Amino acid sequence: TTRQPLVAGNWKMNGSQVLLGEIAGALVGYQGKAEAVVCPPFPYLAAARAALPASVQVGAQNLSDQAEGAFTGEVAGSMLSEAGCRYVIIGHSERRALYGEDDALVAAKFAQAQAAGLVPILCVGETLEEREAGNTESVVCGQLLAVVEAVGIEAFASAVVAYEPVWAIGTGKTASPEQAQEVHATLRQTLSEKSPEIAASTRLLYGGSVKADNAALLFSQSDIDGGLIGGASLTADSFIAICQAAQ
Ligand code: G2H
Repeated sequence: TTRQPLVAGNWKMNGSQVLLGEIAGALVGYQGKAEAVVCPPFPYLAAARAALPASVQVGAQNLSDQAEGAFTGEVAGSMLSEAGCRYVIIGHSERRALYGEDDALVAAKFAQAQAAGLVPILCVGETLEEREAGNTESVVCGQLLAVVEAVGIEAFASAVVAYEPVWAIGTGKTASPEQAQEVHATLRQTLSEKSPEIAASTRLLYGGSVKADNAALLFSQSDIDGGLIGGASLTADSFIAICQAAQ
């Protein structure tokens, strides 16, 4: 394939200026095969862009579904672009579960991100109950198609999709490489039914308890193009080891 692997560190509501300094220091001269992306909380974005080498990209973890205006506490995509972001995570399961983000809101955020020149990292994933009921495919494809139908398949020419099984997030339970590959293949097939070309070029990341010691096997699966890393992105050594696991 010609898809460049991508490894994004999702700090969630963790980290500090000190952590940013450590990660930036460790990434000096980074020339790995994978595109490395650091996604700290909003207040650190501009500092991250300034501190990280140009070979490493910066991403945000969320954005408003509105372009600007009287929306106290919200952050617009254009502001993220100005702060130096290239990427923005959209529809993370924590946003869906804890902040009530539904498919319509996720699609609106996706559109705002692209309008601001950002590349969305669209997250999809099933809960344990949904998996055990045999609904994994319908849930994840439903989440993906809700956005495809809202914004059009052409919008996925500049987007990334992250499959994050909710039961594997922060739990230490990782999907097996075979389990993850199966879902990734299904997601790619779903895109392919709309556009084979876009399906072949869209990067599909795996997320959920990726660590330095399980990353290589996950990333070696044919439809897994890198990872979205939470806990293991919070130490420089493990984040870099995971970036280097992508071949
Ligand atoms: C899933 C993932 C990063 P973790 O939320 O988005 O986190 O690697 O800690 O499971």
